[in-house]
Amino acid sequence: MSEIAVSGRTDGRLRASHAVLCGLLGLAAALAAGHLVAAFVGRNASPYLAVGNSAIDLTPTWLKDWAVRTFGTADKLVLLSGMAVVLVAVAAGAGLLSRRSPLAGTVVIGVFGVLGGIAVFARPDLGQLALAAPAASLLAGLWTFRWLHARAAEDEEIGSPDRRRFLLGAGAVAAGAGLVGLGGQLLGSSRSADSSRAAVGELEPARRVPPVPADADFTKLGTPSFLTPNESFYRIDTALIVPQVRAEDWSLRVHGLVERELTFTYGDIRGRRLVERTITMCCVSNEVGGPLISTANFIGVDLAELLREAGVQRGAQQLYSTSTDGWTCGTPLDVVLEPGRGALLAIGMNGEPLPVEHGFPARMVVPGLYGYVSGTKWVTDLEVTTWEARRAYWLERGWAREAPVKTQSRIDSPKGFSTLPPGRVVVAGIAWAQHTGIEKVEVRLDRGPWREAELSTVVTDDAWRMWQVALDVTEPGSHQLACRATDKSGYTQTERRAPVLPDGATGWHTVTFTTR
Ligand SMILES: Nc1nc2c(c(=O)[nH]1)N[C@H]1C(S)=C(S)[C@@H](COP(=O)(O)O)O[C@H]1N2
Ligand SMILES: [Mo]
Repeated sequence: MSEIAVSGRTDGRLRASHAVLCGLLGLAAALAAGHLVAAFVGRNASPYLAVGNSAIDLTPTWLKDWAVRTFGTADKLVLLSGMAVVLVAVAAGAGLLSRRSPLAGTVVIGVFGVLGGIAVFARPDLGQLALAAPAASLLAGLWTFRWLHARAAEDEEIGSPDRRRFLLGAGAVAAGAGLVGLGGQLLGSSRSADSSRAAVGELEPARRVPPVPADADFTKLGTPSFLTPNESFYRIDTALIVPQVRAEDWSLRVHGLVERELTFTYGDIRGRRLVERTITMCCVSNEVGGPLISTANFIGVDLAELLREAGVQRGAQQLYSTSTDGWTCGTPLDVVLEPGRGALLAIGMNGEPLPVEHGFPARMVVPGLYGYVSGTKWVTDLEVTTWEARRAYWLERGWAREAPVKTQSRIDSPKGFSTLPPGRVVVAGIAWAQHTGIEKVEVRLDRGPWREAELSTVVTDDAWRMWQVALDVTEPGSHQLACRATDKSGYTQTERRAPVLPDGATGWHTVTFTTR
């Protein structure tokens, strides 16, 4: 029996495994080439990331909400992995459809190339030059696919002198794509903001906050520490890749309804009078009892002072801020300008330059407002405007225009569903009502009478307060705890449950535990 008869390939079709490899390696070459070019024209131009970013922006709010709830900050990893699975499946499928002729694969690559191009084109943080990345992807993908396909077809021909030509070519393409992709990765990170941040050195505020008193938290009883270390500060943003902005390339433009347009460099901001303020930030997406809240000593310049220098015109209502990656935020101007509000353009956090993920070189922080209406990271543009003229990112997606932080409290200990010996149970947690201040926290066991908790020392009304209370839980069995805070305006948290959309959750946090 001849060798040809064994392989049985006399019908001109590629064997399935070769067809699949053509598709997969075409994809690998496309992604690698795009990644390399993106290292030069902007990391987000890498077609894979650009498509991911567009997916985030196009995702309906309910789905995004669900993703954050389910996967927390791993939501981006989940998205990227999901995209990878889809791409691999499509590439393999396109290969299989191309066993007789490369037409099907060519069409699929073309369609994906155009989609990548549109995704890059739609990004507000990229110029036209960035289209070079998806173009490189398209060309590399097309060329690789067709080249491999031709080699595979030749191998199938009867009497072909060397039947390993395809596999050799495939190996070369795989190695080449790996090298090119790695090169893109290395080049891209060498331009990262880390080295610029390291060169900033010590920030020296004219007015420092005093050290945190020892009785400002009850960490021994299970509350968070009063200041959140930078590494554990919660992080929420729409950026798939953390924007890399070097201090020396950064500037902030203040314009719109102002008497004079101003532009500040990093040196300008740093050279102004720096202040330090202790502020608890939280996210509107924080569920009752959720973790999206943290506290830091922010160092920066008074935001109201910058605006007054520019001269705010009558009729202005909104401070519309934009970050390098195109995310936008609308803050009520009267809140920013309010005397004593303490709104900051921050460049430091807990004694260090802002961490890159928290907005290096500069971000906004406004005590008492949820992050999405006040906390623009990597901010480069401040436009003084009206509500009519500009609509910010989350406003467009159904969230409220005005979003002051809602007075809330959370039980940190005991943990839900824990088992404790009957007797004295110390209950501890946090409460917050930024810029108003916490007056009282009460705790209730099994729908009994409310017991007032002991509060930690006040550091500032712009930050959270910790609380603790010891209860006698003698009866064995299942128990439920609830807590509620009253703020200094006299408002007591409502029991009524409201979802996070459109302006923050309400309701009492409850915890169930067992004594045995
Ligand atoms: N550029 C940019 N800034 C942003 C966001 C964003 O998506 N992009 N998210 C905002 C939201 S919703 C919150 S809650 C805070 C979170 O700040 P953090 O990540 O430093 O905790 O940043 C705000 N600033
Ligand atoms: Mo948020």
